Amino acid sequence: QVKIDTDRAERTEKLQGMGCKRKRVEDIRFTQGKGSYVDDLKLPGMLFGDFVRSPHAHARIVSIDTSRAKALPGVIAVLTAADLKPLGLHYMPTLAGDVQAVLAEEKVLFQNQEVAFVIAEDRYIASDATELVDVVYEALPCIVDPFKSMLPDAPILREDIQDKMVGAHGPRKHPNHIFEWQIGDKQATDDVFAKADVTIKEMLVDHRTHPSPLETCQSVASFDKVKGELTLWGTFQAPHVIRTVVSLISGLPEHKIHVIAPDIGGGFGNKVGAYAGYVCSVVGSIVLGVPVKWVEDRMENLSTTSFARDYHMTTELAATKDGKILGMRVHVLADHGAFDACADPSKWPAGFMNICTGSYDIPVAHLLVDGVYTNKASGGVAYRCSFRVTEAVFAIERAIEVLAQKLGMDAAELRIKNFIKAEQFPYHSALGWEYDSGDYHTAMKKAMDAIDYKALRAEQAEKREAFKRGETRELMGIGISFFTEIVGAGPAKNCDILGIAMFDSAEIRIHPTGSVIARMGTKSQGQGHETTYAQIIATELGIPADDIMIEEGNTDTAPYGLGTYGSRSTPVAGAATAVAARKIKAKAQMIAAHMLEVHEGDLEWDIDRFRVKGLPEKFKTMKEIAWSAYNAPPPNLEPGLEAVNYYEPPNMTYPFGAYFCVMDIDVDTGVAKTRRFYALDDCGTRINPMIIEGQVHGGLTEAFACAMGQEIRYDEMGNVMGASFMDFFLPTAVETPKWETDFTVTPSPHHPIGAKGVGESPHVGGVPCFSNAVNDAYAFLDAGHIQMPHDAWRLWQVGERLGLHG
Ligand code: PCD
Repeated sequence: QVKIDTDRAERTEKLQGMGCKRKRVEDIRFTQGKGSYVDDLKLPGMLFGDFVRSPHAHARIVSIDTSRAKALPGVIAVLTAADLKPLGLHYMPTLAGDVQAVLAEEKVLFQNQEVAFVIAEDRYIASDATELVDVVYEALPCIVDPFKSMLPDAPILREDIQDKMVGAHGPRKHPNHIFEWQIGDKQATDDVFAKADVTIKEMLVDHRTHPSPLETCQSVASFDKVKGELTLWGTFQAPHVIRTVVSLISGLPEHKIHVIAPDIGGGFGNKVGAYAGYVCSVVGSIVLGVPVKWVEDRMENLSTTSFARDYHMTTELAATKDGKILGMRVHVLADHGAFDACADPSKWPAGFMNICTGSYDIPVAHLLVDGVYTNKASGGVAYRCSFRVTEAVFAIERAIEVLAQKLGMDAAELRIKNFIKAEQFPYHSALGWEYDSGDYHTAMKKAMDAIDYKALRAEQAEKREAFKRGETRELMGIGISFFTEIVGAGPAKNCDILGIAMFDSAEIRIHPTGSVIARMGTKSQGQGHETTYAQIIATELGIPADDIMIEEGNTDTAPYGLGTYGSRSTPVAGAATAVAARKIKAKAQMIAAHMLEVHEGDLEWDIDRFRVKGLPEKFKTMKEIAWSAYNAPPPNLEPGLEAVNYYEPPNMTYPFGAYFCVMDIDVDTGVAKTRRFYALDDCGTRINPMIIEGQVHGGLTEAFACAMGQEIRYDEMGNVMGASFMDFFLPTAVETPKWETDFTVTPSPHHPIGAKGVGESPHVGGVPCFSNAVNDAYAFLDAGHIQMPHDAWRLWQVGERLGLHG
């Protein structure tokens, strides 16, 4: 028996399957500079494109003169809206049902908007030539404050649609209004508020920021005039969707478009949308018949291709005196910039903002979102969150702290009192979701024990007394956040993009010698998919992960998929992978039965083989079965061993977590130091614990950034501030706190391997945790809600406002 057990343990270990801390196979090339990115592409005859951009936030274009630019040696062409218009390409459709200017025609609507595209022999010439394009603008009054967007006398921004009073999501109340979206029971919620013992109301601003992958957005388009085929390489988180969009807007048949996303240097939501640069490189290549490359610089990236957040959330809670939450009411003013180019599933103009009741059993709720246009860049991407979940969690997790303070109750205790209980799952939330599984009380208890919450509060009480006595100038804050994410978009009934249901796919092919290639509809940008999908297959099929190659990002070879964002790869494509593997396994069983001359039902699976029940020495390994599948398949069974699965998830998955932050703030300088940050995550079954830890570190670092300083701000003229790393806070190892990670495991009941997503969780939970820590530090001084970002300058101002500086 001992021998058999060690043998089984050895065989299991050899697979490096699920649950094992397998080293990331892609890092072998990444750490040696052998990754292959879009900008590494050098094609014969390739030209380079660069944009002429508007210095104004809002202006009429009086004239564009390209003659000086065209005269510069090395310049091949200069495209303007006038060139694109006859092709119907001066506007492109957005994922949110709006249109967006590819090159500005009569007006520019935000600073750095694309006005002309210069194509030249090299990047430097193209860049020089952009300065020779003479554009005459007539400046117009601009709107940077979304609260002024719908004033009666506000300047009309979108003249192209000013008469269109019904938008993609219903009636528009004003020419600068995009949509109104509501969900929940308004009457019942209002009734609860009218009668409640205690209510709170706070304007919570989740400020505008931007994902900042190290690699910016870029593309290379190569049109073959003879074959009529277009190959488009690009930094695409969703290559198949890009292929469909290119086909729809160019009129090229989809099978003649080859979209390839090579290695990608980070995405974080920035690379989901379709951008003017992609369109212009494609048009340039079609017109000129040679490849055209477009590569964004850092300023262009931060100021044009997408933005995140910019939600102004009036958040209200109603509760009993002893802290039972009775209702929630939220109004969001959503600043979507100049065009509604939000990357959300079609039916969700405000993403999954209606997850805002969070981890709590709140009987009634009502959410209303108004989207408005302003003179800012468009986008509205899910920056490390599943479609506005960071905003939603920020709203509830700040609001609950405000309520705790008003009730004079401990914030952890208030949460525990209102948690959805383990036995309530599947739980139907007041705003329409069905949470698949959770055990919040257990997670919270583990977290509180781990950080010794009681001792921290005692220490804080002492420090506060000492501060009042003037013995210290340091404030101590304890931040808590208990979040519920919603990832894995999504069931067809809820989620589609351009009418395509949000399934995902996997195709697995086993070669005669037992090695494997598997292709997915998703696309890693650094997450480690080449490592982890192989681990799923290894466990399911008993083939060592090292013998399995994962390929993504080539629309010619991969099955159609909706891509990687919203932490959907594990919940959707991960499920497809397991299901495809199980199809293969079923066929393998038939082959094994034939080989062993027994009935299929007499076989049982054992790690990497089928063995005869009761006769463990009679078996066929998966490797032997693979050979047989090609060499001597059973009669009437087709040869080969492969399968494809398109997985339509029955529900989303709901990962959750308990985060705690301990922060010390110097009131005189406003400098905040994170003393401890503890993050407990529950993402169901864990495929690769080491990768999960890395994901949590990354997500927390981006949460730290957003909460503590990262921001895209505009001045009154619509000048974008913070469009370079001089002004935009991107934490390095120097500023980043040390992270402590932990976990519980509550599998998803509907996912074939019980896994939920995890990539975004730390961001979603992290932002409110930091903000709560800061707010908690000042809470005993009656500071009121302190808005993010909490950089030293702003915290110093809080000290000024409170008269703490003497
Ligand atoms: N996992 C495991 N287990 C579990 C889960 C998960 O292991 N349970 C792992 C996987 O496999 C992978 C990762 O982890 O690898 C992740 O996953 P997920 O969660 O599923 O996710 P995905 O889909 O894959 O991804 C996505 C995400 C996102 S969304 C984001 S932002 C970010 C994250 O991811 N990004 C990034 N992370 C990251 N990392 C890196 N490195 N980079 C990047 O870019 Mo959005 O919506 O887009 O915003």
